[in-house]
Amino acid sequence: AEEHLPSTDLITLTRHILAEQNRLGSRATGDLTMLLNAIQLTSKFIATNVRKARLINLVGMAGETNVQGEEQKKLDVLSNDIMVNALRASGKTAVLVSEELEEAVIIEPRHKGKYCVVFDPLDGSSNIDAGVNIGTIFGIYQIEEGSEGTIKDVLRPGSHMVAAGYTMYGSSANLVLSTGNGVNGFTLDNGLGEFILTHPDIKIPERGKIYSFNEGNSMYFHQPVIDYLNSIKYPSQEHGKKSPYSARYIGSMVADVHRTLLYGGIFGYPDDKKSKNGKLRMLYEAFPMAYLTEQAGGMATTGTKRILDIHPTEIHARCPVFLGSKEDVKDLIKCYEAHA
Ligand code: AHM
Ligand code: MG
Repeated sequence: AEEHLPSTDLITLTRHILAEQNRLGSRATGDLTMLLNAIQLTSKFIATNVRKARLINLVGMAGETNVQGEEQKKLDVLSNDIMVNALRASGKTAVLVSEELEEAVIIEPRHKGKYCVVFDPLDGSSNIDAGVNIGTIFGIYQIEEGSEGTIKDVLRPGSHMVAAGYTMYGSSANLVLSTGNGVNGFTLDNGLGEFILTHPDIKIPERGKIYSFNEGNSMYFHQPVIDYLNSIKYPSQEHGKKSPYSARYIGSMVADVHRTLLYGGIFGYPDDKKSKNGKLRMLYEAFPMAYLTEQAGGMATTGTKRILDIHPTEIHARCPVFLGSKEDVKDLIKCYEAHA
């Protein structure tokens, strides 16, 4: 039998990022490398806290008191603090936007760098207390030429991002990253404390057979979405689809998108009769995930336009999201065109 020896040449995330930096040659200053190192540290730190959350009383609402009478921080508040502290300390950031903070953080001159990071420190909050997968989502912009770093530097289309990624805290911690040159996935080796390249050059299948929507909102959905869902649940021969799609919906965007990248299919959070712009946030949910999906060869749309082309006007703005396999997203777009 063939022997499987452990690899003695591990590609860690740090090694991968350095290789990316070297690929850019003299154009790269190493600042992005340092910033990505700070981000990977926050992911390890958050992963550790997620793992021991139940034991040290991190679940539940912020403001609760534990048996020792100490105030407990909710896991998402703690994750936010971890990220703000590490990103500021990296000396590479100028503006931070977090789902947890009403206002953008403008970094003081002493710590200022040239990057802006938009992030959701712990997405999938409804799943936290049940121990279901949750994750961190982030996107990175570079401040514009001559800018000191203001919110204008992040009120830009997602296509301007220089990198985006997420870390999923599941049965293992998985960090998926793109710096504009494809998508790579890393798994945290807890013994080493390093993210190891386990999913090189992720490419989303051209077509999948899974759909991922919160169909509990069906009564509010607009007609194009209803038509599309019917077409995959009751396929007709003329569409060339023979069997109906499977439904998978975790309710954690990171987990639902992670599965979509690996297995293919379509993830959707539409706008509907109740929520005019849907639920997901443009800057730190829709843009990073759209960026990764496109980098993996898939598509991301609002139904009528490419997500990465949208120009946000406020930092916490929302937009409808449909992303996944090219052929599946094209079918969805056709349903919108039929109603235009
Ligand atoms: P959150 O930022 O409050 O955690 O909400 C975002 C989450 C996404 O992870 C997920 O895709 C969506 O909300 C699920 O929403 P719903 O429960 O309405 O299906
Ligand atoms: Mg969120």
